Amino acid sequence: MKAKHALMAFGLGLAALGAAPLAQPAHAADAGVLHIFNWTDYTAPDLLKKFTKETGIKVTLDTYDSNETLLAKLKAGTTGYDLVVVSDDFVKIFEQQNLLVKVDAASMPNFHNLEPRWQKRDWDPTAEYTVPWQWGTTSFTYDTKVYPGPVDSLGTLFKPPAVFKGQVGMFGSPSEVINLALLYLGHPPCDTDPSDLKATLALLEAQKPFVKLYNSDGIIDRLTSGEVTMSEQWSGDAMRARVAKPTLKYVFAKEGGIGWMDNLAIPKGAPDVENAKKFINFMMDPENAAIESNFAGYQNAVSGSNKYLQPAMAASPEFNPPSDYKIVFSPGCDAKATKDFDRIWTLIRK
Ligand code: N2P
Repeated sequence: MKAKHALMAFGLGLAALGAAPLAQPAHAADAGVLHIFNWTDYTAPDLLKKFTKETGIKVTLDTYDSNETLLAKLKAGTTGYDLVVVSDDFVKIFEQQNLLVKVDAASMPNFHNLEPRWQKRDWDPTAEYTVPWQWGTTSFTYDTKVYPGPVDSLGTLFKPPAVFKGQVGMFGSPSEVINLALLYLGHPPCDTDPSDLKATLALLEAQKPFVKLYNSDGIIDRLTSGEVTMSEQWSGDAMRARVAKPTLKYVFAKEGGIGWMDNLAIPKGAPDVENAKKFINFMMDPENAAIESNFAGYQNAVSGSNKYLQPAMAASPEFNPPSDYKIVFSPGCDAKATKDFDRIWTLIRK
């Protein structure tokens, strides 16, 4: 909510208000306005304000809750958006479906600022289509006042103690729910082995009485208000929730967690590719990357940004996974795994 109010104050327009509004195709009246479509609660208002101040380009922001939602919207046709943010495991899928414009980020003036390890990423080795936005981990948060713990396993999320009956929030995305369940069961992401998937379905079915809702929007608010007392969560959101409610705790489980990096990309049909490229270059500036990290609570990929990070955030446990924590990046599910996951998802959600 805070972010949305701030956006209104900056006059970024009504589009910033909707959680998942219908995209309005760009038209002559807003030529030169940059239309950003990003994950929920993930774009620093100060960043957009600074971009507008430096370039004179106005910005609108709409949000979505998952890669699956973004994929469905882009597949449905031109959206009027100039910039989107795609997770590592979905970049290839978007590319293969011909949904992205080549940005050739390596030729941009600020590209050299990217940490060398993130200049060549498995999912986009030559930065042909994307540049890093933020990266973090996926695990879960619980309220230590409701359940004192100790908690060291994803088992607390998937086979919760009785006190969590009807109290758990899970993401609204098949890839993010099922890959975490697979990790708990000791299987790789995007597994298609029938017996592994059978066990995963059984686990998620048995978890259902504990689940209040499957929804990736609004998790910070639900955890801090007590509407849910445990939730699947991303690390930066977990930090923000814990700062607001100190009894909340993000778990670095012994089974590990899912790692991800989100990436800026330009969708096919973007009305203003040149302005989108200006924003991509702007994001590879250390100070700008830090503004975003300070807002959302995630690591960025830009060298020299550390000195601009808020000390409390930079030192927080959520921002600094233990050195022996197993972080598993999903390779991106192929068509078969995606179909298997959709089948499980449909069964769980019925
Ligand atoms: C933060 C959104 C994180 C997206 N609110 C994880 N891919």
